[in-house]
Amino acid sequence: MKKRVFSGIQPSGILTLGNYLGAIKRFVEMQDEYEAFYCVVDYHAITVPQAPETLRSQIAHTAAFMLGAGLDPEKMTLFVQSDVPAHTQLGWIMECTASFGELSRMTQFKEKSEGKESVSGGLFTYPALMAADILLYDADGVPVGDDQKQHVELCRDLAERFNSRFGKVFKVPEPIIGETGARIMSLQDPHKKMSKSDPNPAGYISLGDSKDEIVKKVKRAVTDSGREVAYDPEGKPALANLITIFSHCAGKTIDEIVAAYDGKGYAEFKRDLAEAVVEAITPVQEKHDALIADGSFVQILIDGARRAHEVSSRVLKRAKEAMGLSVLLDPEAVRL
Ligand code: ATP
Ligand code: LTN
Repeated sequence: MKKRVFSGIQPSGILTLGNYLGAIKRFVEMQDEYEAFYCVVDYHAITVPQAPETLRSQIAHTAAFMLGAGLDPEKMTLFVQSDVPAHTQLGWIMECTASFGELSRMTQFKEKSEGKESVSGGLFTYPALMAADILLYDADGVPVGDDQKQHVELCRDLAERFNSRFGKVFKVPEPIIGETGARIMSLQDPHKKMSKSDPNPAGYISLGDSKDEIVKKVKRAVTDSGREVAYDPEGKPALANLITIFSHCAGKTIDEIVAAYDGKGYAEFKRDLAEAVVEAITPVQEKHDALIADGSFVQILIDGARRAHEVSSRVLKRAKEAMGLSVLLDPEAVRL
C-alpha cells in the first residue's frame, strides 16, 4: 500500500513563488509515489479578517494554481477544508488536547500577533486545527516548508498524547521538508520569508504577476554590497536567496549558476533570473487561467471533498468513540 501524505495551503492571498517552490512543486512530485491529500485550508485563512468576496475568489485561485502546477485529480485528492465537516470537529478535540503553554510557544503565533492590538482566538489555536487536518487522514508524512516544522512537531505530540490516554487512534506523522527551496525569502528583506500576506507586494513574486511585474520586482530586489555573483548565505543572504530562486526555476545547481555569472554583474544576473522565473511560472499561469475560464476546478473540488469526507469521517468516529463522546449519529453516515 502507498504511504499517505497530507498538506494544506491557506487561501490568504494569491500564491507566491515561495509557495510554489517550497510546497506545491513538491506536492506534484509526490502524487505518484504517495496517496496524497491536499487541502485549501480556508478555516485557517479566517484566523485573520478576510473580506467574503476576496476569500471566495482566493479559494478558487489557490485551487486553480495548484492544479495548474500539475496536481492531477486522477492521482491525488484536492479539496477545500470547510467543505469537509470533520476538520472543525476534530479541531475542537485537538484544542482540548493541546495545552495553553504549548500553543503559546508557537513562533508563527508570536510573529503574527506581534504589535497587533487585537488577534482572534483562532490565530492562537490554529495549530490544533492543523493537527486535526493531518491526523484525519492517517498521514505518514506532511510536506511543508521549514516554517511549519514546529506545527508538525506539535501535531506529533498531540497524537502521542491522545493515543496514550485513549488507545492507538492516530498515526503519528513525520514532517517532510525539502533541502533547498524550503525557505524562499522576501525580495525586500532576506531575513523575512517570502509571504503572500506581506503588505509590501515588492517583497514577493505572485503566481498572478505579469511578466512586466516580475521583471520590475526582480530589478528592485535588494542585493548585498559588492559586485560579484557569489553564493554566501551568511555574508550575502539577499543574493543567496536570488541564486536559490534561479536554481529552482532554471533547474540548475547553485554552482552552475555561480559559474555562469563569473565576472558578470548583478544587472545581467537579474535580467536572466527574471526570465527564468517567467519561464517557470508561465505554464502554471496558463493552466490556471484555463481552469478558471471553464470552471472545471469546481467539480474536482466537489469530488475531492466527497473522498476526503469518506476518509476523515471514519477517523473522526474512531476518535470520538475512544474518548467516550456520543456517536448516535455516526459521522460516517453523514452524506455529502
Ligand atoms: P502567509 O504568508 O499568508 O502567512 P504562507 O504562504 O506562509 O501564508 P501557506 O499558504 O499556508 O502559508 O503555506 C503553504 C505552504 O507553502 C507551506 O508548506 C509553507 O511552508 C510553504 N511556504 C510558504 N512560504 C514559503 C517560502 N517563502 N518558502 C518556502 N516555502 C514556503
Ligand atoms: N499552517 C500551514 C497551513 C496548513 C497545513 C495544514 C500544512 C494548515 N493545515 C496541514 C500542512 C498540513 C501554513 O501556514 N503554511
